[in-house]
Amino acid sequence: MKLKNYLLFGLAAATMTASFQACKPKGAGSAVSGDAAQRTYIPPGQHDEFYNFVSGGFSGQMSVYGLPSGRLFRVIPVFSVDPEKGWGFSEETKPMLQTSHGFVPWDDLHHIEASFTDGMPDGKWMFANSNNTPRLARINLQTFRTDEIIEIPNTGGNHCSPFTTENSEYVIAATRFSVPPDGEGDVPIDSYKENFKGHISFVSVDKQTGEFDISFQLKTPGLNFDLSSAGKGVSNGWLFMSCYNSEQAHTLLEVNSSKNDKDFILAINWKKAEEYIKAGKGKKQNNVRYAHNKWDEHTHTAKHEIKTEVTVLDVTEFEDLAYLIPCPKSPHGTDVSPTGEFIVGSGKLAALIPVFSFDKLQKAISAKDFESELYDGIPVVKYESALHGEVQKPGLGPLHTEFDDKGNAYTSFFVSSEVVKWNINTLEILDRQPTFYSVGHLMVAGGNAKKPFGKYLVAYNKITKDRFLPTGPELCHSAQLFDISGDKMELLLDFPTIGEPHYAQALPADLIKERSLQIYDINANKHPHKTNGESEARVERNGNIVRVYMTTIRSHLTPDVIEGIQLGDEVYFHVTNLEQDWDMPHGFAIKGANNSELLIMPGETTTLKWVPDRVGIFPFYCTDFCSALHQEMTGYARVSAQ
Ligand code: CUK
Ligand code: CUA
Repeated sequence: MKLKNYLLFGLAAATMTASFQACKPKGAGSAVSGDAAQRTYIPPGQHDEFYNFVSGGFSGQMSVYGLPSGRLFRVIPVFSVDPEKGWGFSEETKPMLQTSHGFVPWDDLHHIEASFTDGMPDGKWMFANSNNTPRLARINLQTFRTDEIIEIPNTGGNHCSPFTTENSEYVIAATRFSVPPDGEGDVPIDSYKENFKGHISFVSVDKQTGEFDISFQLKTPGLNFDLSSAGKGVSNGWLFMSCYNSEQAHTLLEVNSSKNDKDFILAINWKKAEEYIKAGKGKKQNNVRYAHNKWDEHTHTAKHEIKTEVTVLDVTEFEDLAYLIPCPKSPHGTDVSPTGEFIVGSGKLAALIPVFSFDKLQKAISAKDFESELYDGIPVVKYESALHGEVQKPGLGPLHTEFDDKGNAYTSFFVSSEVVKWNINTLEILDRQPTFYSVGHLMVAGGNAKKPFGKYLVAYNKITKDRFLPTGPELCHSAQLFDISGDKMELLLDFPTIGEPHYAQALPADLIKERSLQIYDINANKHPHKTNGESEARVERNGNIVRVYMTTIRSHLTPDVIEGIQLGDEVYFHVTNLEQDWDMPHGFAIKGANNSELLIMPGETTTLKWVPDRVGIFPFYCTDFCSALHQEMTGYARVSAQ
């Protein structure tokens, strides 16, 4: 969450000062359970119980931690370049970061969602959104690499994403900024109410390959979608999305979008939408341009293409697709309980938590129990008729809710800086624990699945203040681990995170471990510039293009003496790692190359482009310590004048 509301921020700051003072005598440490160290300590050589996949916010990355230890295992570049892995620098990976605007190697990654089968994470993929240049990514949990990125047309800001349906039939991506549809954008900004629209994309996921396709988009009035949750169990087939700014303000949002007492949750019958699309009711729109980038596992190379068509269904043209539920006030998270019966709204500026009932919503829809006026063509269900009940005085600034395996819900409160546990049925508050400080998202292991794993809750906090050693004007971001297996939540651990953490997923280690790939089979490598063995290593010239077919194996690079390069040449080092052992990458770097190193996995071929800028001798070497003779894994290239 970006702080859009100074009021809220002022309140948060005041609360924080108060909480510092209140904490002082006891100290924040007193909240920690006595044997916390034992319960989070993973002895050397032993493994964690869960993988925790955490969004990296404005770093554009996803990071992978162990729980309960909080140890960082890996940072996966998604909408970012990463010199450690040569990602976005090698010729093979550059196309992954192409968009219709060109090469965009950065974005703001807020949410991580697991792929689901029957409402449970299946360990195949993680999905991630990018907020700025709207994109959706799929990360492969066998290889821990980004396999696919698709740009989302007709949108500006892709915050409301990537939430998936019960069997990951679709990943949802919806716009945070309403904007005019692509190709219709040259209009006065003051014509917002008339020309600005919301779009909700249904991106299908191939069951086998995971491949994305924008199946269709739903066009809505100029709503701002913040977050969504797909129905599951009894509510499978529906989608619930929070909409703030029901005022449809387009200036000074901090004031103008906070006027209405209630905004909305948009309920969508996506199975109906699917039927309409199958019946040919959608309209083809041909003035869009969006990138679709895929990793090809055979050639170990990304392919980038631009697509120009999308099918759009306008929800206001159908009576039975979309319904608005009033929700107090500026709702942020919308979360569906494990059975699918309850929909929890979290109005950032509300003093209560409304819990809606899917059953009551259906009855209200059948009985047409609507407000007298449509909202921009969409029926508004009466608040009371969809309401299960309200959690009273829960805290200040509710943001997100997750669930455990025992019928409890946990809501994060940004302003009062706490996590509150309550019972889904009785709506009774059971426990509250402070967070340090200002929690945004929170995550229970499996907390958005049909059968949550429970046990651990992690709070991802916006402010660190005094929790860690200072590091200049900006402090590390942070997560806090709670044990939720007992009646009371127990704080166990603080751990710093990469970038600003928003949403996250935790999956049992076994689910991922068993799938994890060890090596790429070199015989299956179909890279067009693969070198089959050292005897085939060579240098080829074609005009001013020089291709070096290089191999790596402990502990030499072949060839290691390269002559005949001339100023004005474009040199491509196609490096094949001949190793077939787990965890035996080699690296490659050459003096003066203006990109980064390569890191080549066993069995892969990876390419570094180099345009020498001067005459001379240029050493190159393996960058990854690979054997006792790693330091000997070097060579020289000579560049001559033309
Ligand atoms: S948002 Cu960050 S705390 Cu972008 Cu999901 Cu709510
Ligand atoms: Cu190969 Cu170091």
